Amino acid sequence: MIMINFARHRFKHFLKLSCILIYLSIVESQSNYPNNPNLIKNFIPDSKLDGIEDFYDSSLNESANNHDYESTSSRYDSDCYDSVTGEAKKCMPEFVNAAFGLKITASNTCGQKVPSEYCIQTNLHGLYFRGSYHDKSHSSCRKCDFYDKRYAHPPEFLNDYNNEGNITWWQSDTMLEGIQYPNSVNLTLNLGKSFEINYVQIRFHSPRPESFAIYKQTNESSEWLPYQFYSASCRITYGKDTNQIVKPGNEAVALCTDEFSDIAPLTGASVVFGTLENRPSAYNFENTPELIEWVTATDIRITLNRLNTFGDEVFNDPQVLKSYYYAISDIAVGGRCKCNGHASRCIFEQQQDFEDRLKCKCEHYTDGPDCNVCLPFYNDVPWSPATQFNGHECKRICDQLVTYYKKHNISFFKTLQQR
Ligand SMILES: [Ca+2]
Repeated sequence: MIMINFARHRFKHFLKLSCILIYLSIVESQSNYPNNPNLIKNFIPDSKLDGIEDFYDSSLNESANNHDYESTSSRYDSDCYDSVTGEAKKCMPEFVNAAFGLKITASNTCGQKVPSEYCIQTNLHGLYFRGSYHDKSHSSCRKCDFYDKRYAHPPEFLNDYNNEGNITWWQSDTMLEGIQYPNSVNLTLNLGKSFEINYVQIRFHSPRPESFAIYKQTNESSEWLPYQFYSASCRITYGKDTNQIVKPGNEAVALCTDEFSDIAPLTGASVVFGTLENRPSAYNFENTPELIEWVTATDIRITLNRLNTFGDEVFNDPQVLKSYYYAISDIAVGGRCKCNGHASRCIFEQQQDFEDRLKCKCEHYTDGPDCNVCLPFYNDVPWSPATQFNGHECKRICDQLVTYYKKHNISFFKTLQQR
C-alpha cells in the first residue's frame, strides 16, 4: 500500500513537472514572453510554482483572447469552422489580382533621363507578319517625357485600372538608346507577403519580345528563381531546350516555349503563364509540397531580354531604331494571400517598425504572417497546414487536462499540486 501511494505521488509529480517543463520550453522559445532558464536548471522549487502556474493559466487565456478565438459565436460564424459542428476546417482568402495598385519598379522607362522620341510600327495594310514587306516611311513618331503627364509612360501604368477605352502603358527607351540584347529591362513587383500564385498575365502594347522570362522570389531574401522562359531562341538566349516535358517528382522547373515570340500582332497580344499548367501533380496539389512551394511567391519579376525586329535595324537608321522598344499595358497576378488554410482574410497590420504590412487574419490558434506557426502555448501537436479533410487546428499544451480543469473552474496546476 505504501508502495502504491508512493508510485501515485511520483506519477502526479512527474505529470505536473512535465506540463510545466513543456510550458517553460515554449516560453523560452517565445522571445516576446518572459523566461527564466534557472527555473528549469533547478528543477523548479515548490515555492516558485504558484507564480508560474498563475502565469501559465492567465497566459493561455490571454494568448487566445488576444486573437479573439474564445468567442463561440465568432467560431461558428467564421469560414474557418464548420457552421454546424464548430470543427476547424480549411479556409482561404479570396482570389485576387495581387498586382493591382501595388508599386512596380522598372529598371528603364522612356523619357526618364531626357525626353525622347519613339516611332510606331505601321504599314499600308496596318498588319505585319514576320518576313513580309513593310514600309517605315508610314511610321509616325511621338514624344516620351517621364516628367510631363501628357507624354509619360511610367511603371504605375502597368497595374492601374485597365480601361479598354483608354489604355495606359509603361514603355522603355528604344533601340536607339541601346535597349537591345544583351542589355535587358526588369519589371519588379513586391507583393508584400507570400501569395499562392495561379497565373501571371502580361498584355503587350508593343509587339511581344523575342525573348523574355518570368522569375519569382519565395521570400524577400531568397534568390530569383525562373518560372517560365518565352523565346524564339531558347537554346541561344537561355540555354534551355524548347517545350520540354515536366516529369512527376521534378515539377518545380521552368520551361522555355517559342509559342509566344512572334512579332505579330503588333499590339494587344497577351501572354498568360499558369503556374500549375503542365504539372502532372496539379490534380493532387494539396499533397504535393514541391508544387505548394512552386506556387508560393513574395515577389515577381519580368525580365525583357531581346526585342523582336524585322531585321532592318542592321542599317542603323535612327528612324528604324526608334521603332523598336518594349511597351506593356497591363500585368495581372492572379492568386490568393497565402495563409496555409488557417485564415479567410488578409489585412494590413502595423508592425514593430510602424510600417503597415499585409498579414493573414489567423484562426485555428495559429499565428505568423502566413499562419505558419502555432500561437504561444498552443503547441500540443506540431503545426500543420489545413487540408480538405483536416483543419489541423493547433492544440493547447496538455489540452485535455486543461479542458478538464477549466470545465471544473479549477486552476490546472494548483489542482495537480493538491492531489
Ligand atoms: Ca495600364
